Amino acid sequence: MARILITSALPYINGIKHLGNLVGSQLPADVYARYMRARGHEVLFICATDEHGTPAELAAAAAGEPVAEYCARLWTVQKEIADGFGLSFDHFGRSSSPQNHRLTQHFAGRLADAGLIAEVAEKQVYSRADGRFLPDRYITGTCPNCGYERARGDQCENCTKQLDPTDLINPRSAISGSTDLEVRETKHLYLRQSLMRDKLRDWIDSKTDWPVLTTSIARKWLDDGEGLQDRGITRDLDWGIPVQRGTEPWPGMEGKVFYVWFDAPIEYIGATAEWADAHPDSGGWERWWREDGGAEDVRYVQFMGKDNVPFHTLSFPATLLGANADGAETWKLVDYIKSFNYLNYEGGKFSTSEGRGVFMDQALEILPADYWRWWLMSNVPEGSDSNFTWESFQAGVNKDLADVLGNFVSRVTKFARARFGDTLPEGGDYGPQELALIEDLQRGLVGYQAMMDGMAFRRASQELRQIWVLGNEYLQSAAPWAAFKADPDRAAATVRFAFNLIRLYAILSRPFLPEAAARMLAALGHPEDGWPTDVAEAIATLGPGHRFEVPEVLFAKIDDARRIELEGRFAGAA
Ligand code: B3M
Ligand code: ZN
Repeated sequence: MARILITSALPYINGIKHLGNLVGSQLPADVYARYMRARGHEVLFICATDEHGTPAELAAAAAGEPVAEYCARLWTVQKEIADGFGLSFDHFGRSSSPQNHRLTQHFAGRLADAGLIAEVAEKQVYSRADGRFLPDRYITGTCPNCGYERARGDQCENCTKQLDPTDLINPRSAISGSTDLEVRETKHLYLRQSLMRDKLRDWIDSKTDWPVLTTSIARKWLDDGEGLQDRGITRDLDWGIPVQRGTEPWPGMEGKVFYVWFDAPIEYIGATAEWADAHPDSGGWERWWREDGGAEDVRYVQFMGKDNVPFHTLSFPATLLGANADGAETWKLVDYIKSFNYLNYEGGKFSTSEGRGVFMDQALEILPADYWRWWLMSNVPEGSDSNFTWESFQAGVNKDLADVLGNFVSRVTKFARARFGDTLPEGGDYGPQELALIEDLQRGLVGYQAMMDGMAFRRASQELRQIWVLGNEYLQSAAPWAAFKADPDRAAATVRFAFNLIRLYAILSRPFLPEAAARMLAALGHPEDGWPTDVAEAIATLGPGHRFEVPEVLFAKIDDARRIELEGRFAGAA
């Protein structure tokens, strides 16, 4: 059975992320990791904070903290919030870890040995007002490609074109707004991606199962006019991974650090090494990342927002392929990239500065994680952007969670307790109605698994919801509360069947709703909970005499007054 390596794009260290960041990589990755574990695969689920580059330096300066202390503190903040959302990383690392320092410097050395690094005298934008060199993403101006006026120096988020700062029209500091910029001579290392074009194109062309969104972005850069440009991988910054050639100093590169996008993807490997160092029986990070080290049976899936696709289909594979130019280090390249569009908030953008939209810490203050997990995944921005509205969220919570799943569990357990006490009754047998439902459920399970295997999460949530609906329709029609008087055995058989549905729903729903699933299984006394391959078999798990409890209400509804209050609270600056 394939071992599954899953990485989610690394959130920048600065600040608390919003629901759009969550649903744009980490949450779908978690749903997939939980599902693949439930199917019996050995899974390694990796994420980390992306701590270098100007975002960290500026945020630390604004917080009045030394940047290393700021990053350590914000890592803890982000880790606690990730735990709150039930993001089941096997390791949540830090790109500032010693492991990532060592690996990043190793890769730079290997690329240099392969003749893929050039030392280039270049012009770097210096801002006198800010007293510092301005890295690409902190220079803003008009995109030469599409005219977007708030393009950044590394990439235009409007047309996703990768840029160099000197390409920008009317450049200005994104920190101070100052246009008092001067271009200074400096020397930097460039990854000669242009030499990798054919290798990368062959690799991209081999990905016949990738979504069109992913391959079209990758091909755009490969075949676009300038093709695959050589790109700078070092910066004049204090905070970051010092430029070294393996373990040796790099003459002329003193005081420089590697560019954040060079070291950040390497942290996927770095975080795996952090995890392996903390788990002596792990078998080592190489068995996940080196095909010459035991990773030949690994399937590697990456999750990210679409604006991260260029770096993950070009620069990072170029680093891994280039480091193996002599065939001595066969690094594991991604097998499948699941990229996402954007989540909008009430028809607009999330905004930290304007207080617009729900941020991850606020969401957990309002409602438990499962409410958010369900709405976000049943509206995940897969084929197109999605739009969060409080009305839609209220409907999703009240209809899907409270009225369908929660209500089913509550009606079955309360009726059983009232009529039969705290153990499942004996008597009666499953009849034609149950047998027909088992067939429908089996078809539903096959459909749900197909969508989950294919990482079509919105469709998967619809399949899962339909499985819940089948149980409700059955309960409504079998109506044990009515059957009880005339035919108590019939009522008893219906109740046992319905309890087995609760167990089935808990197991199938756990990737989306881990907390609610745990509560449902707890109410059933934690029966063995392997993934069902055959519904008829699964439905026979809980028999007469099985002890149960009536759980607290699984999901509370959101009333209109509450929804209106929340709409106002997160509307942002008028
Ligand atoms: N830190 C996420 C972003 O673009 C960026 C991803 C790195 S994944 C190696 O916001
Ligand atoms: Zn543009």
